[in-house]
Amino acid sequence: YKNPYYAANRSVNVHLFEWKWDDIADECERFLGPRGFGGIQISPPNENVVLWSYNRPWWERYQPMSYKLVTRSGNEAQFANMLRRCNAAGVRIYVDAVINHMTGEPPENVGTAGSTAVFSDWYYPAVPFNRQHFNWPHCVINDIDYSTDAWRVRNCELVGLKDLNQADEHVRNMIVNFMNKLIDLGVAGFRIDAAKHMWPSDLRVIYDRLHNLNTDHGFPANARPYIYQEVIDYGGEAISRDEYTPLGAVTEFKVGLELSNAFRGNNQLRWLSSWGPQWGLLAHGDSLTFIDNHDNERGHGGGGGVLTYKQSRPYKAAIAFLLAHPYGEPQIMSSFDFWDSEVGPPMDNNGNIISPAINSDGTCGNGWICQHRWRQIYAMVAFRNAAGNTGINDWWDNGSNQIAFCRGGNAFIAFNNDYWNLNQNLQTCLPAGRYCDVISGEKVGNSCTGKTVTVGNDGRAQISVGANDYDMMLAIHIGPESRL
Ligand code: QV4
Ligand code: CA
Repeated sequence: YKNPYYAANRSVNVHLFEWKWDDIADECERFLGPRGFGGIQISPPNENVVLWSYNRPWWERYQPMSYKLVTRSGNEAQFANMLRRCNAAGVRIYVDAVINHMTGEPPENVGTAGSTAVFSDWYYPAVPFNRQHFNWPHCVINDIDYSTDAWRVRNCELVGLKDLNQADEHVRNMIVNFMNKLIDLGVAGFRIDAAKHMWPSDLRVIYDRLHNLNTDHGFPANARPYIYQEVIDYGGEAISRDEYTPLGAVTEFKVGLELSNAFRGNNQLRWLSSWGPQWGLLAHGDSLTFIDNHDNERGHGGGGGVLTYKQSRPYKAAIAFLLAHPYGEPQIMSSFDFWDSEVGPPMDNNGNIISPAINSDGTCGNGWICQHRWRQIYAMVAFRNAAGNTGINDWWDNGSNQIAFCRGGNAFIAFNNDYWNLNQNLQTCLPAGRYCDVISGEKVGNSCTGKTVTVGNDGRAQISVGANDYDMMLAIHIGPESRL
């Protein structure tokens, strides 16, 4: 369950938060496939409650009404079509699986597929679930429970969301049928929402009943779905991420916190020479890594304090480090613009999501941020692919906030987060030649719109990153995007 089954020479999972299936299919063909992206995390595909009373917030999708594949992102036919087109483009799809709970008790009770429910009776006829399928008698998790009471965190309700009993055979069947349907349609795996709130022993039963990935979609025989479980663990809680690593990968929230801290200038970059498990992070193969996610970019889930698209310079640098370093399986966020933590995606008066516009410079419009289309970010996806499975070598630092390292003989990156210029003759480990810095510009024909780096026969080059440069890093590699 720990292999994302990316197609060859691809890496990086991008969360296309609240995107529509048709737009994702287009994006796979016109951008993500050609640019070497490995996969996409999609928003929950199953029916959720419609919340006009909150002006259709993004979080209505975390309140399931049924497992019908009808949401604001599209219907089942559109979902199946997206899977065909993205897998054909070499880009995998991972589903955000909301299986811990159903809805709370909101003022409205109609779902995106038209299903209704009787909340006061725990009755969801479109699944069907009724009272006997939920943890009973119901209780609500209190803040204190997280540090003292694992049982309550798993058997009581998360913010009043009706808590399914995954030990119940019917509940297991409904969840497994839902997930297997998605696997058969071609998905490569799942983000397990609120995994901390479910018993590892129940999750194991569910995972073990999942089908192998669909070979008609290009997956090898006997491939198990990739599973990354959302467990927020900064230490000190009754439930540890270590209870979940025997089952699958786990979201490593410490990564975003530590790298945000460092690239904000609150911790010297030189300490990153030991980045990885020595920082108290999960083992490499267990770790899904990211700077921000859809919760903590807007202060939900106890989150906050991480860099987001709103602080673009240090954010791009933190992502560049995340993607340049071999540790973990990285994911990047692709957001819509928000001014309020509850507001949903760009929509028209009928609540239909408005597609991102693609501007002439490749960036997005209509309220979509599309971090994955920022040059400094997609360039680092190509960097990671060029680096392949090499390790880190030739680490250099100035004893402060200027660092540089090689990935084998394939790629080189330097960062400068000091208040003075970086201007050094450094070992780049690359073959002699001229390279285009893929951060300050890009290769156009045989020239570079940004800085050009000339590597000598000894692998060394003069590297400069000014303290006032637009970005704080410089990156070159042996791939066609950089080699001149
Ligand atoms: C309200 C009150 C509660 C009350 C309840 C009674 O606040 O005190 O008990 O009514 O009915 C929404 C509202 C929330 C409301 C709740 C139930 O924001 O105020 O409770 O609905 O009606 C997302 C949002 C939540 C949202 C939820 C469902 O973040 O705000 O709640 O969707 O719509 C912990 C967990 C972690 C979790 C994180 C948020 O360990 O697993 O909290 N993260 C995941 C997702 C997250 C999602 C959920 C879990 C739930 O990443 O996006 O929550 O599926 O850290
Ligand atoms: Ca639970």
